Parts: sequence; C-alpha cells; structure tokens
Amino acid sequence: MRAPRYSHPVPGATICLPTYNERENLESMLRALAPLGVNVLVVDDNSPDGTGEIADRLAAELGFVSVLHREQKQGLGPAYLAGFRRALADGADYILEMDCDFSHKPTDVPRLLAACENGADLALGSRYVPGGGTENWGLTRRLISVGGSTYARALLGVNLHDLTGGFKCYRRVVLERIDLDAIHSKGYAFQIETTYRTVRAGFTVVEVPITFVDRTAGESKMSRTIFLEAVKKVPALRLAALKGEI
Ligand SMILES: Nc1nc2c(ncn2[C@@H]2O[C@H](COP(=O)(O)OP(=O)(O)OP(=O)(O)O)[C@@H](O)[C@H]2O)c(=O)[nH]1
Ligand SMILES: [Mg+2]
Repeated sequence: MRAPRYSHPVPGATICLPTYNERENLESMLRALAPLGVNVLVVDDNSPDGTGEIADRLAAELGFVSVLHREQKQGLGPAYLAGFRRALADGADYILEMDCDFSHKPTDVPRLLAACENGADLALGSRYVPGGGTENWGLTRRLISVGGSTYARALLGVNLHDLTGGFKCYRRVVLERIDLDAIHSKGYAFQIETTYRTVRAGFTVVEVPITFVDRTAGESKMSRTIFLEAVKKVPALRLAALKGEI
C-alpha cells in the first residue's frame, strides 16, 4: 500500500467523490479512504442536508481531501466532468470514480489502481465477471442492472459485462483524449458513454471483479428519468459511432 500524501495539488491518484445529501456517509467514507494514500476530491452539488459544510470541515482536517462546490444539482455526469477537469488540472496520473454510499468498498480502490498500473487504461469495477456480484439488492434492482448492461453490451458490441457501474479508474491520458465537452449524459448513461468512448478511442479496458453492496444510509438518487436516459442514449451512441463521430 502507498504512503499517504498530505499536500495538494499532488500528482498521483485522485478519487472524484460526487455527493448529494450524503451527510450520513461522507465522514466515514473519507476516514476509510485515509489510509490508501490517494487524494479525494469531493464534488458537492450544494446538498441541502449540509454535506458541503461537512466536506469543508474534513478538508481542513485531512490534507488529502479537497472540495469542489457546485451551485445546484445537475446530475452525476456533470459533477464528474467538473471533478475530472479539476483533477487533470491538479496533475493527477490516475483519476477514479466512486460513490459515497459504501456500495463501492474503499478496500477495493488499490485493486482498481493496480489494474491501471499494470497496463489498463481504464479499470472497471465489475459486478458481472467471475468473482464479482451484488449484495442486498432485490430482484428488481438486479434485473434492471443486469438488463441494462446486457442491453448496452449487445447494442454497442463491446466485450464488457458491467457498463453501468460507477467504480472506475482512468489513466489520465484517457480523459485528456476523449472529448469531455461532447458528453452530456447525467446518470447511468454517463457510465456507459465514458466507457464506450474509451473503447472507441482504442484504449485498453479491463474489468476487476467487485462486490457491490446496497447502501445502508442515505437515499438513492436513481430515478425513472435516469433509467430512460440510458435506454435512449445507447442506440444514439451506436449511431454516432457508425457515423464516425466517436
Ligand atoms: N454532486 C452530485 N452527486 C450526485 C448526484 N446524484 C447522485 N450523486 C452522488 O453519486 C453517488 C451515486 O448516487 P446514488 O444515489 O448512490 O445512485 P446509484 O448508486 O446509482 O443508485 P443506488 O444503487 O440506488 O444507490 C452518490 O455518492 C451520490 O451522492 C448529483 O446530481 N450531483
Ligand atoms: Mg448508490
């Protein structure tokens, strides 16, 4: 395990941690990430529950934490794009995506980083490869998730099994190369689109098995709109690829 780094901006790994009403999870998440030696950039969309103030307090205490405050909730995609741009500007070599609800285990972060250090350009935390899975999800959530990845995999023709997951590690060159300005997806579509653009750009994508645990604190922001956005975005991405636009 790497030694913690306590000043920033620091080259190395930066986890972009988007938050919206994660008051109950943020402090324990940051403390769980502390031993990993990574930088954490909290991207808060002015959460009404005060998550942004908690983030500021913890950033003052923990040198590896910084905070990007945004004015209003605009969805996961725009929050990540803002985080990616900040992390790139700060010189990060590896940029990670991770939820702040403990669905993604902090102890899995080194495995994603190791996959990139060993040659992957993008490492996907994957529930749908041998060794991966989900815990505490009901049948409906499982069906939606497996169905979503199967649908995207079939239409896009990519040999990847978890296209909607949000636990990912990019080598910085990927985010420098793909056209971030062209990405407007907000929810699961954002995860599908970023991975598809990475594949189309010729980068190596590997899947690292993870167990995804349903959140026990705070509320899910998953919605029908987010689901439908993904359903429509997948054929649009395929079409764009056929036209040579991506
Ligand atoms: N900054 C920001 N963060 C968001 C937004 N929507 C969701 N998030 C955060 O993104 C992460 C994932 O969101 P979740 O609500 O857990 O969505 P999910 O993991 O797709 O769905 P569940 O499995 O039901 O929890 C969490 O850390 C949220 O707080 C948003 O609009 N802006
Ligand atoms: Mg979640």
